[in-house]
Amino acid sequence: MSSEVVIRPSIDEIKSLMRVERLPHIWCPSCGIGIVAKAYVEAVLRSGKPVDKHVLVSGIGCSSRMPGYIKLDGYHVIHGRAIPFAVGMKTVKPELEVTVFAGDGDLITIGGNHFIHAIRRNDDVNVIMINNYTYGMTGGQYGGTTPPGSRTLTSPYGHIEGSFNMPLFVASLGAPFVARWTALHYRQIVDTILEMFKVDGFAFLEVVTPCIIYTDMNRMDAVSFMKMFRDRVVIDHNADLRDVALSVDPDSKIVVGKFVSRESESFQTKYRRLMEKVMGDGSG
Ligand SMILES: Cc1ncc(C[n+]2csc(CCOP(=O)(O)OP(=O)(O)O)c2C)c(N)n1
Repeated sequence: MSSEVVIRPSIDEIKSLMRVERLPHIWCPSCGIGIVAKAYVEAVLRSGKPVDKHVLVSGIGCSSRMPGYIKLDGYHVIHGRAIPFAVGMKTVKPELEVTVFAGDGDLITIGGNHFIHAIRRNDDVNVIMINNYTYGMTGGQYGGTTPPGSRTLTSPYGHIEGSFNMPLFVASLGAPFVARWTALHYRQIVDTILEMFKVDGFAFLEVVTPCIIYTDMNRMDAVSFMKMFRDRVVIDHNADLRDVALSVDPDSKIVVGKFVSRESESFQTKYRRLMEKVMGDGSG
């Protein structure tokens, strides 16, 4: 066990990076998004990087409201387009630590094409996806991560489509860093985001936090919600990713962990080297 002493930021330090004047926030009681917001702020404060070098980008949705509450340079762009915006920013300003905060609908359903190509290129951005299994902000329609069998606003008799198994999908496209936790795992989320800041390439974290209002899975209060995670979660860093798909079955396991962590030079690093070679140092 590590003997490193972790000094966590005080509540006042956390608040210094929150736009407290904008509270109350829009998230429903018991929603896990706020837990991830705080974890991200803690990671920023502990990153050792000046706060003005951290940038948040999001599209549209409940999860995508994050930049509105966090006092960093933040960009709340159009639905599904956070990735290209973030990638452009990282490419021209490599000194920035660029993090995309997205809902599953925004990231992989509306914005799926941008997402897959950013992974293929190995763009140097951190992507935190809140998987609440649904389009939360618009009232609970099914999307690309809605597990088969779910009853939603648009599948009242049970969802008959398949859904993305995100860790498998992202790993199969070659991302150098892939992890999944649930809203129960505050400390692991902080540690994971701190690791993501160090990755040169596409770093992906899925946080499972089912929408308690619009999905039929978890109409429960916050404590029962956390107990549900405690009962269903299995930590397995070496899991066979073919077996980690999320299911509507209340007895199914939610497999979490740091599934992929390897070195793979990013597009931005290669691009800088190429530009130096092609343009020279300016003297010739
Ligand atoms: C181009 C476009 N299409 C549709 C919408 C409507 N819309 C707003 S939020 C949203 C759902 C977002 O879902 P998700 O990304 O999963 O985030 P959540 O609200 O669940 O956190 C949709 C479809 C929109 N704003 N813009």
